[in-house]
Amino acid sequence: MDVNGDGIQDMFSGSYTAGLFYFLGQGDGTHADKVSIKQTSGEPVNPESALGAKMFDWDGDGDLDVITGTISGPVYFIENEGDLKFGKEVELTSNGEAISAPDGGVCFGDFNGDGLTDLVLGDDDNLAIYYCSEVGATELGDPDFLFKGEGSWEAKEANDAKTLVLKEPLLGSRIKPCVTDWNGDGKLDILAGDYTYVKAPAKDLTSAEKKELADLEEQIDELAEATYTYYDSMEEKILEKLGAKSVEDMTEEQMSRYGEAYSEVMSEDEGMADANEAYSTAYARISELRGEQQTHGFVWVFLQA
Ligand SMILES: [Ca+2]
Ligand SMILES: [Ca+2]
Ligand SMILES: [Ca+2]
Ligand SMILES: [Ca+2]
Repeated sequence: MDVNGDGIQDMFSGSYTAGLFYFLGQGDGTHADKVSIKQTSGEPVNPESALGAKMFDWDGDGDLDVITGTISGPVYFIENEGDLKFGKEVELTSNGEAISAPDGGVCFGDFNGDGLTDLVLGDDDNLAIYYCSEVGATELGDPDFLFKGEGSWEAKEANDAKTLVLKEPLLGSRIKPCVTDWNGDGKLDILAGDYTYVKAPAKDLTSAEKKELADLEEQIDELAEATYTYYDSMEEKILEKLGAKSVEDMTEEQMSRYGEAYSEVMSEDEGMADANEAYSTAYARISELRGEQQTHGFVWVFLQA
């Protein structure tokens, strides 16, 4: 999207640690440093953590507003009051009650063809369309559920540990939607990413696989230990960079720079990434050989009939 209206595509992102940012496109494929969006009063717009946010002209006045999901459930409309200065967040409601969509993520499209853009909302369990009855509405009425989960984090059964084709097509949690005409028939469709646990039936191991499993089981504790050791030394380096004594004593300002310091330390020393990689590769292979549950993210498509 073009955040500042100069004809060059920009990027916009929510974040885990709080904060909403845009990165202005430079016209040569690169982007300027992040800019944190602020209220007209000068205060940053930080409704919460784990912001699944997108920019969209929700109130139809020609500038891009923000709609964001949050980790605890509220979904907010944040109006662009002009010149990329924003108002206070306003909670969206459904039938007069605040929408609760924990770990929510949003996207937009007119799904009932009335010319008004509707809100597609994914969360920990569900994927739904909230139809908009007027431009800029904050009360959205009853949702249409495309998928309703049961709030269970139990592993879903797959036919095979390698292909991970699920026995039943069930979405996992942390569902994040994206709207596009996927099959090019002129009707908008929805793509949704998730996070889930998958379990495949245990298989009969060959003697080579049994040996591989035994070897990996012998190594795994050591590999885990290596990541802990690395993590401790990294934390020390991060705290040093931030000028903080301990994580508990960090100021808000130091906290806001934690992610940046973490990335810097990671890039200065690839040991941590290597240690993580070695551990997770071994762990995934053990899970596969034992037929244990593993984590996976699937992408689903909902084609509009
Ligand atoms: Ca731009
Ligand atoms: Ca607007
Ligand atoms: Ca509509
Ligand atoms: Ca389509």
